[in-house]
Amino acid sequence: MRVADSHDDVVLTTCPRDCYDTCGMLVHRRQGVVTAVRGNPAHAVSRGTLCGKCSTGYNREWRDPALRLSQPLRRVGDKGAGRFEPITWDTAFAEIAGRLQQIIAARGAHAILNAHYTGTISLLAGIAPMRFFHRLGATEVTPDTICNMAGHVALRYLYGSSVDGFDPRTAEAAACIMVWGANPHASAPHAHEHWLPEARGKIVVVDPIRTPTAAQADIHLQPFPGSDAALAFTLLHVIRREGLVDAAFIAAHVQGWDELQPSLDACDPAWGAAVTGVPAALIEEVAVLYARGPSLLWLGQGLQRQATGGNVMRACGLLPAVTGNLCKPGAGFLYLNASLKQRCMDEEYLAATHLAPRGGLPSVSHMDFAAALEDPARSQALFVWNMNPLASCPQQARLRRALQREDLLTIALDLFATDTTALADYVLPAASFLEFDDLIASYFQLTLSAQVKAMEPMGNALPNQEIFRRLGQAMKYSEPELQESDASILATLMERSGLGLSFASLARRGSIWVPERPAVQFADGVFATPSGRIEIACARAAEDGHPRLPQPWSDPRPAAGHLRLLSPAHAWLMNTSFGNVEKIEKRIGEATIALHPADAAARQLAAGDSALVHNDSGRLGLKVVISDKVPRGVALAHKGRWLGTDAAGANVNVLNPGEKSDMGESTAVHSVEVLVSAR
Ligand SMILES: Nc1nc2c(c(=O)[nH]1)N[C@H]1C(S)=C(S)[C@@H](COP(=O)(O)OP(=O)(O)OC[C@H]3O[C@@H](n4cnc5c(=O)[nH]c(N)nc54)[C@H](O)[C@@H]3O)O[C@H]1N2
Ligand SMILES: Nc1nc2c(c(=O)[nH]1)N[C@H]1C(S)=C(S)[C@@H](COP(=O)(O)OP(=O)(O)OC[C@H]3O[C@@H](n4cnc5c(=O)[nH]c(N)nc54)[C@H](O)[C@@H]3O)O[C@H]1N2
Ligand code: SF4
Ligand SMILES: [Mo]
Repeated sequence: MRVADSHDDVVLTTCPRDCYDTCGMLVHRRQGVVTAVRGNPAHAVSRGTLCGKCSTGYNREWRDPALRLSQPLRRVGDKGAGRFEPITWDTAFAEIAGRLQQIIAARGAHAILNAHYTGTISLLAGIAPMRFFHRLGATEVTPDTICNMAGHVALRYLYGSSVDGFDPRTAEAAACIMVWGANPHASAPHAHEHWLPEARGKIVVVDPIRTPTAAQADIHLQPFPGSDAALAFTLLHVIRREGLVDAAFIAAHVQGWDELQPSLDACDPAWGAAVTGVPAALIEEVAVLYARGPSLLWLGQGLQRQATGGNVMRACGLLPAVTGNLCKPGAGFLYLNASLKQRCMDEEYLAATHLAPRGGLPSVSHMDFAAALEDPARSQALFVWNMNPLASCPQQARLRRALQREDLLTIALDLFATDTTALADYVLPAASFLEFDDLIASYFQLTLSAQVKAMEPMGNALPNQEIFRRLGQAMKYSEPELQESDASILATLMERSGLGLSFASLARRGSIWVPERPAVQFADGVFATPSGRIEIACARAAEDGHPRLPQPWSDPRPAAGHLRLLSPAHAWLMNTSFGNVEKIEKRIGEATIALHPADAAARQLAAGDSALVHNDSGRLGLKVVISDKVPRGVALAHKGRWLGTDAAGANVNVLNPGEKSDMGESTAVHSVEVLVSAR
């Protein structure tokens, strides 16, 4: 939509941050120059306001030529000294291609690592570069292992899919919405502000922290971190005792309920209360409320970032199956609505997966990233794009040393100079979402949206996909997929979608619902498991070395004197994005650690003190906040701070040993334990 008068026009576009909301926005221009980025009042989610971080960052640093990377840079001097010289794109591509060819000839393409995640979730800038990497045959640093792989693996065992969740529009039919291990206040601010308060049903939040979403809920269950599987089993014990098991649904759709039942016997409310810390009466109340339904269950990503996160997700995922809270309006579960197929987008075409070596790309977990990088036999080159791993990944001190390897060729693409780009050999300037057309599929609401170009790229910046297209040319790759233009890919995606819209017609509307009418999750009662049923008892899990059934486990409490450190999303940061926005830096102040009053007192710490937080992985100074929103035995220090702003040049990930969760070699960052003392 371009509403033109003589001087002004407005471009309708969409926010591509890794956020549940995927807000519609209006970009105001005066004589072709962007003057403001605002929420679109007509958009169903944003309703005219962006979150604080985007309305600040997009109107300042993101459009500031002095702060954005605008020219390819080549390192001069020692690695990490932060000295670069500008070079032309042609020089950059020729030199990088030459070095890559040497590495491929000497070691093979698997010695090139590819680390990328969700700096932008738009389809071209997020996925199309994989055409180049599939052709190259680089080692994939498995993206989801830094975030949510344990939950994906667990829900695939149980339901055959983790990416086809409930349709949030069906909330109007729900008598209960249970938000378990997600914090929409930070991670989905519009869902917190509109979707939850407007729901007709009772809201239950399950979170160790009394987040603003928990405080606003009808009922807040506050289990000790890592005790959720035990809580789920206790809920099931009560549900069975109260006769609220849906036997007809189980007979039609579930396998393994009888096998599971004996393990519920011991999980009575007294046991559950002792293990989880949640009062027995509250567990009983929620069990009945949820089982009567219809109920929606939102399984957050914080829930599974645990040493036993896979088992936790399998256990919590039992609730809809046993109570028949599925296959009907107002019922179902949601982890991520991340299936592009659901939005009619052809992901295999987009990523050209057929170009990959037979058997797929080699891969390494983010939990083994530092180890792989420090080994010259394993890695000779690294690409980093849509990611700031030095700030986001575990084993930060080790990762920094690995990135400092003189003989490691690192190529980093970003909008800004970050802690990671400082250690690169080549820094390539990426165009922002305001600077090119793209498509965005929200992973919460079932929308498909257009990202529409509103301004020229900053300086010589290029969109990710164009950078890899040109690098493919420099590598003399001849496959047509590697040269297909953005316009052609967008046209083909829209044509194959069968939605009857061109990109231009979608752009005029901003966002559309796909499907148009609210959908019922698993409406056909068919599950993508080998049996076609919900597999509580799962042979595939057993074959992979896991228990055949979910278990009523709870993590042991931290060793004496230790605290369990949670580092979830910060409301004013998006992972590490916006950490360089001056107004936000001022607003959020120093990095903090929140402690329960009793834990602070036991350590002679007062509010505002500087605490030393440490474990075998590292040490970090953090300013103490005292809060009874945090339970005893738990400490809270949000993720996403830039390393440079801390005197020690570290953030909370210096404390993360990179332990793997039980499934999917995924992050267990909410299982980290620390000692906290006065400095
Ligand atoms: N503002 C903002 N929004 C973001 C992000 C951001 O950094 N900032 N990050 C984006 C990304 S990448 C992601 S993956 C999502 C993540 O967003 P969410 O799915 O909301 O996940 P987290 O923020 O990791 O954690 C959510 C909650 O899980 C709780 N939690 C931790 N351990 C446990 C436990 O053992 N049991 C239970 N029941 N709860 C637990 C934490 O206390 C926290 O309140 O948010 C996205 N949105
Ligand atoms: N302690 C702790 N650590 C965590 C987590 C936690 O809960 N606790 N959560 C983890 C999770 S869930 C995740 S998803 C990861 C996220 O970690 P990262 O994937 O590293 O996320 P960001 O820090 O936002 O980095 C994204 C980078 O992409 C850049 N970018 C944005 N748009 C573009 C673009 O169009 N092109 C290019 N080339 N770059 C762009 C941004 O400027 C930014 O530097 O962090 C993980 N780290
Ligand atoms: S980050 Fe999320 S809440 Fe903020 S503007 Fe983007 S989509 Fe909306
Ligand atoms: Mo994430």
